[in-house]
Amino acid sequence: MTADLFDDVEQPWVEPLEDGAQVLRRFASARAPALLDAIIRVTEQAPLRQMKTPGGHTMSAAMACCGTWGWVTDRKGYRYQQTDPLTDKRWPGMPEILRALAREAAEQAGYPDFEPDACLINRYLPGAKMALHQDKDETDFSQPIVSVSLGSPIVFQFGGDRRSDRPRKVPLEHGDVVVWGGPSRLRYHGVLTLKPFDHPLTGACRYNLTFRRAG
Ligand code: MD3
Ligand code: FE
Repeated sequence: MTADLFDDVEQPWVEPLEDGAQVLRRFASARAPALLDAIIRVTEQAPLRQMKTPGGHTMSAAMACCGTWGWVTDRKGYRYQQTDPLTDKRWPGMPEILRALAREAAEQAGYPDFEPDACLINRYLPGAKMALHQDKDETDFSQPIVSVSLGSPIVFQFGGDRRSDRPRKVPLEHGDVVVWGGPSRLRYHGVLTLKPFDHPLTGACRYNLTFRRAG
């Protein structure tokens, strides 16, 4: 019998979603510990915070950014900016391990030239959710968005081109990476309320990374 160090890490597989969206199941599993280390380093410089929407609601997910551009929301609106409003300093650089993962996933999905200049880190604790929305604060919609799920599982909602289109439910687990390009790029999407779960690497929490070409 051979005891293999990696017996507990699943091999990735591809699940086409539709219209340019591909789920790379478990694509990030093997390097998840290193990704989580990088998230901790970034959030020591740019703390996770619950931002306010222009409508005055506090978002339930806590967010931080790295890279040249960071996404922010406040009473004035949604936008990308080069400084963190909490510290007035530039956002931390995008760690190489994060950039490399995003580029490999995009290439695998048919986008060999993806150069992300923004990474948004969302942290969900039990009870947190994200309502249906579109990501349209970026400049070039021909560039995909790459998302990485770490920690507790959640149900993702994949809607249509209108908010009223009934969304399809897609479970996302630790290590799953999704590349959203082509016609899926402007689809409405969100996640249902995170349920309590105890993940060996993150405890009750779920992190989602989204890599974007913002500028
Ligand atoms: C489909 N985040 O940060 S990731 C977001 O789980 C966001 O934190 C969710 O929506 C999360 O904007 C969902 C999956 C995702 C991200 C961006 C998309 C799906 C997308 C952009 C276009 C279409
Ligand atoms: Fe989004």
